[in-house]
Parts: sequence; C-alpha cells; structure tokens
Amino acid sequence: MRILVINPNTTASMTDKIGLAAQQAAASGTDIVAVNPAMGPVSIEGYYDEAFALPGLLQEIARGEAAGADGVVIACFDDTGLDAARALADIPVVGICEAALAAAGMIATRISVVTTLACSVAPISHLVHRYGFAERARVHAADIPVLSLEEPGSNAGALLRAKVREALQADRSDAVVLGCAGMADLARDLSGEFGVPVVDGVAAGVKMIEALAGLGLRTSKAGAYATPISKTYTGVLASFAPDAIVRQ
Ligand code: 5HY
Repeated sequence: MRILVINPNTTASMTDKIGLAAQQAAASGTDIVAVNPAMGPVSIEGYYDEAFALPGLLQEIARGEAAGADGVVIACFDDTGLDAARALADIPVVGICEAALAAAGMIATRISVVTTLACSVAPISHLVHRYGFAERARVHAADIPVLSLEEPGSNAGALLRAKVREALQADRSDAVVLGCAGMADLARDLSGEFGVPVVDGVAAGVKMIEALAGLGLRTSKAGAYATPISKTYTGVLASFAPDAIVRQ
C-alpha cells in the first residue's frame, strides 16, 4: 500500500518530520510518500493562509493519485482543503484533525485539543463541531507560531507542555489531541509526562487510510464528492481546471 502524506505548507523540514512520524506509524508493507507543494504559505495560521495552500495541495493530490497512491493524509490540523480533495480524488482522503478526534473519541470521553496560535482556534473549533465532538472537546492555543516548532532551542516545547497541563486541568479531560502536524514527534513524550493518551493526527491518519484502503473503500462519487464539473478556469488558475489538473 502507498499512502501520500501531504504537508500543505511549504516548509520542507516540517514535511520531513511528518513523513518520519507517518512511516513510524505505518504497517510493514505500507510505503509513505511525504510531500509539500512548491508554492504557497510556509505555514498555515488562519483562514487566509489556508486559502492559498489549496492550489498546491490539490495539485499534489492529483499527481499522487495519478502515480498510484492508495490514499491521502492531509497533514495540516485545519484539515485544509479536505472536501475539495475528496471531490478531486477517487482514493480515500483523511484530514489529521478528523482522524485524531476519531481515535481520541474511542479511548476517552473528554478531549483537550492543543494547537499553536489563537487564530487557529476558531477554524479547529469549527471542525470539532462538524465532526460531532462539540460536547467532548475543547480547543486551546499554546501561543506558539507553527514554525517555532521547527526551531531548535525555541521555547515552543515548554509553552506547549504548560498549555497541555493547563488544558487537562481546565477541561477535566482524559486525552489530548495535538493540534498541529508539526507536533507529530511530541506525542509519545507528552503522553509519558502527563499520563494520558496523546493523539497525533499524522499517525492516526495513516492508520485510518490503511483501514479504509484495506476495506477497499474509496470516496463516494454519488453525492457531495462527485467529480468536479468540467469547465474552463482562466488566468493563472487555468492549469487547475478539473480536467487539466489531472493531466499534469
Ligand atoms: C498545521 N498549520 O498543522 C497547522 C496548525 C495550525 O502549517 N500545519 C500548519 O496552527 O493551524
């Protein structure tokens, strides 16, 4: 099985970290292909960044499916472009937020989601509601820029641990979900430190795709995720038209 794991931002060191976490979670016989677009924001912090990550993200999905991927993990905790990706692809696509909440929801009753900046709280809270966890999960920001997680010697780790401690107490929760793909390497240590399950969405997403692809399930084209209608796109987006993007 081959799983395409896409970091929608353009920071290669984060893609490498995500790819390592994905491969560590993968079963033997599962190959992980970790990529990021060549164009777009270096990090995704809020709605505006998210919008401009989409063309590159969708282009990588089209390429990966054409190259034979069996499924896609969108490795950004905003589940960036998830619905558009499911419309574009036939293979199953999961976002790390949905995957992490699904996993946490099967092992705990109350969940603390700890993400990076305050601007990410609203988009993630929207997903918490969409995925049916409004009564069970609360979202907190550790006040760390996404790329501080890539900086050796930054205080991001200490700020994250402090916020996890605070969230566990405030929410009376029994599990933690890491609210950024850039935290993928921290789950095991944090779980050991706080004595509760800590779920990383990258690993959960890989296992979810292994399950879906293993069941032979593909995205349904009978409804909302129907193949996009063929039409012309103009200007710099011409190559992203539904027919054109697949041919690249
Ligand atoms: C992520 N941003 O997982 C999100 C997290 C966030 O570039 N990768 C990003 O802060 O929304």
